[in-house]
Amino acid sequence: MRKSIVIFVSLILLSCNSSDKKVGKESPANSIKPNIVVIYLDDLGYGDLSAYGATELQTPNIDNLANGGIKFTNGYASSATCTPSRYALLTGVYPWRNKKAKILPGTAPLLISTEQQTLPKFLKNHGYKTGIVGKWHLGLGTGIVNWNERVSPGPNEVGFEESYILAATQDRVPTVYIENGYVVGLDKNDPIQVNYKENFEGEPTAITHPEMLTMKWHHGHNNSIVNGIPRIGYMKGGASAKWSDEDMADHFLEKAQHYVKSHKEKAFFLYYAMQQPHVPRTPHPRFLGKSGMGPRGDVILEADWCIGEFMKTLEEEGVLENTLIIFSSDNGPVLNDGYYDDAVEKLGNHDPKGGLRGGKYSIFEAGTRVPFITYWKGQIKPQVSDAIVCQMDLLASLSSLIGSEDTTTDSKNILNTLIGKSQKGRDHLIIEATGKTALRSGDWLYIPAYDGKNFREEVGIEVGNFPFEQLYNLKEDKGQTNNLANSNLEKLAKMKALFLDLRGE
Ligand code: NG6
Ligand code: CA
Repeated sequence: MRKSIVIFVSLILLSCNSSDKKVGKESPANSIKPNIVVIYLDDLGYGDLSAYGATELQTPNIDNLANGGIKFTNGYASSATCTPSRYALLTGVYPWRNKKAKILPGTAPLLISTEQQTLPKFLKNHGYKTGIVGKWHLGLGTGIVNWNERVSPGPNEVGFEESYILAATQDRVPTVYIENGYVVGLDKNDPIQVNYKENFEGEPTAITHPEMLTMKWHHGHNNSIVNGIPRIGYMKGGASAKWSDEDMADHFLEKAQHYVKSHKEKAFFLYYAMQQPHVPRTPHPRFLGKSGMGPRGDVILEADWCIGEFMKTLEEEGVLENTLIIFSSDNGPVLNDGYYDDAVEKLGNHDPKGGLRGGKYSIFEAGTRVPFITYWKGQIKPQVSDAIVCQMDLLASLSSLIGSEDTTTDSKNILNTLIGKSQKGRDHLIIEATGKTALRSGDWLYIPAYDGKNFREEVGIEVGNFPFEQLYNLKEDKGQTNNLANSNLEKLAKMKALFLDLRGE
């Protein structure tokens, strides 16, 4: 049945003479519902892929997507940290509109309202099968979570029919997988308890039992110890449910492959949210030492391998040419994010920022400008695009792809840009970093004056706070070294006025 639809659609596409008629508003292909896969990495920087200029690290499988699809050079996460970026990706709403959209502990309630429009909900309501595999980090439950019963609301209540997730981050408890709300492999006689304020009596922590550690903490990360790794937050019980850190990549890959295999007969949306290269970096032993750059490099190679395997599955299952893939990262790079793992020491000549300034947590470009690739075999013509695109725009753009429209959010319909029919992206975009916002418009970036320190010592990153305004021409000054706020007053005034207007101030 599905095969015949694919053949029928292919015939429609082949019958269009002009290639720019293939997909888009008025084309007959409006009726296509390609599978959609979002592959989302965690903390991968603009310069971390060989397709984006890395020379010390080879990522052939992701490069295949970039070179066979559209490599965006001005692709943005909405934010410089995880939770707000994921919020924008899934809801199409600017995270700074929601005061709670900041890095969440593992016990935080669900950040997305079950009433809210979301990308998976929209697609589900338009006939898609929807699933998430991987990192969630958008909160679960309504306040006090009992991990020993069904945990809800969560991904299944905001549009995902199937979910197989880690709740928050790899460095936060609970260190268990959750499938459709249930902790996987839980022994009812060994219930899980989680607390982010205080330890459970008698439970070892990184402070009381340093001899149990196989990975050393640098800052934070000194609470409960799981698999020798000190985490954020305290957890007791649930021994049989605890994940194996080294097997996590294979585990999620297998779940993602299984999702494709079991849904290939219908249009599906899969959000494959990988955990690499976020801390703790725990490559499977077969990748250990492979990058020569320590575990951070090794897990990037591991992620690249997983993507290669995942692509093979799409091909083997006969759905590759009917699948649009969007690849990106939730925020920019960080080397030392709280553990001693040689990321700084073994960096060598690699530049995870790819020539940008800042990094994770930063309002400078490296915080939010990330690898951003769209790939659709036979549909998207390989090219490089300098258009400004943001992950928040997937909701409106993908709605348009399937012949519908979502206009309820901040998401902009840039479908034609995402499929290579237009070089024009957003006119402007507000980016966010730990609560501070800035305006990108055209070649320009405006950062208001902010209190606080510019240099975050513990992570070694400039976050961009200065007691004066900043204005950069990113086309001429990619590394943001030349603040033009005092020399181009006219541009400054225009950018500031637009910024205030967009922020509603
Ligand atoms: C920070 C953690 C960091 C990381 C980050 C979330 C400390 C000291 N640092 O608070 O290690 O977990 O939160 O990263 O605890 S994110 O990519 O999910 O936003
Ligand atoms: Ca992240």
